[in-house]
Parts: sequence; C-alpha cells; structure tokens
Amino acid sequence: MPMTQPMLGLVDILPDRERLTDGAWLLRQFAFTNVASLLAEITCIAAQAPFRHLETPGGFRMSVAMTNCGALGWVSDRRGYRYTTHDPLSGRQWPSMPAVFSAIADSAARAAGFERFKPDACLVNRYIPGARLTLHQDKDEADLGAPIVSVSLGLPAVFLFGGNARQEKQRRILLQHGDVVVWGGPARLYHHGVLPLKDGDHPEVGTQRLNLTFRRTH
Ligand code: MD3
Ligand code: FE
Repeated sequence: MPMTQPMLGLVDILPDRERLTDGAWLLRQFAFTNVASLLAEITCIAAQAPFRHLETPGGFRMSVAMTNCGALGWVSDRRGYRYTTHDPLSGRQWPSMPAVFSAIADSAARAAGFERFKPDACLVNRYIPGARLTLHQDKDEADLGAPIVSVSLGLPAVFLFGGNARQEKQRRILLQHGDVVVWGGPARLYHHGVLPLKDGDHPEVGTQRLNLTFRRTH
C-alpha cells in the first residue's frame, strides 16, 4: 500500500499561544526542547555568580535566591533596587548571556508579536519550597516599550497578576516546566507575584523552581 504524506495543519506549526490579557501571552511548553541546554547554562552561570538571597531596601532577606547574566544584572540592597554591570559579590562582570538564552527570548517575543527583542539582562530566580515573591511591578528598566519574557523550569508555581493599580483583583495561573510568558504593551507594568512554592520533586530539576526573566533595561 503506498504511503501518503501526512498533511500539516496550522495547529502543527503555530505555537500553543494563549492571550492572558492585552499584551501578555502564555506560550505553554515553548522552552521544552531547550530545557537541557538552559539547565546546563544556569549551572555554568551559578558557578561564576552564585545564587544569593538579596536584601530588600526595607531590610528583609528575600526568600527567592537570585543571580544574573548579561551586560546588566538586577540587584537589591539597603540602598534600593538597580541594575549593575558587575556582581557586587565578586566585583566581576556578570556572566555573559548564553546564545540559547537570547535565542529563546527573541523567538518567544516574536511569537507574541514583538519584533527584535534584544535583552541586555537576565535575572535568574531560584525557589525552594516555601519561597515566594510578593506582589510587585518591574519598573527599574528604562525601556518600558520592550516586553519581559519569562521562562519557568522545574516545580510548578502559582503566578498572580493584577493590573496597573496594586489593589486590582488578581488572576492566578499555574506556570509549569517549560512554560514561557511574554509581558508587554499595556501589561508591562502590571502587578504580579508568585505564591509560596509547594513541596515536590521534579525529575530533571529536583526540589526547586527556576525562573529566567529577560529584560531590556535601556
Ligand atoms: C508581569 N519573577 O523576577 S515571571 C521577577 O516567576 C518576577 O520568578 C516571577 O516577577 C517568577 O520580577 C514572575 C513572570 C513575569 C515577569 C515580569 C513581569 C510577569 C510579569 C513584568 C510585568 C508584568
Ligand atoms: Fe517581576
């Protein structure tokens, strides 16, 4: 019997793309095929710039551990929040942004309708069970026209997002291993946070959740 060529439908070539709100797109499993290289690069980054618990301007130790790669990295201390070219722990430049990081950030931004996203900073967040991120806005970046792209790896987390005003009612979504979210346009300054991480053990990532946020700071 002759074999016929299976016909490719639109669903085979378009990424799974869900609009969360005007300007925000959830790309479920978008990072899936790059997971192994992303994890290897995170290990390499953490060997040069270790994860650390930053202090908030108010004097609290953040439960999420952080590091950075790229030309600029986000830091917090008693003096405030800011982007720096050097890791305050070592005095050395942040590790450079791996090619697979820039590539996935740019292709996710394109899938969400932004063209040419060239992030100059990537904040790497590490959550262990109980760690959380209270409701906040990301507004330390000079270029608010560029989106923020987030990649989630490891244990699932409940992500909250509201609106421009802090008191706006929040929606919650579950972010899972390999999920990517693009936040831009009207959603760029929306308040958001992460509920305390639940216990669990992920086959590839272990008892933690890792999140990459790609930013254009200037
Ligand atoms: C919505 N990280 O690092 S990523 C952060 O899962 C941060 O670690 C969370 O919030 C995490 O600042 C959430 C999703 C995200 C990132 C940036 C946003 C959502 C956003 C900026 C504007 C609106
Ligand atoms: Fe944020």
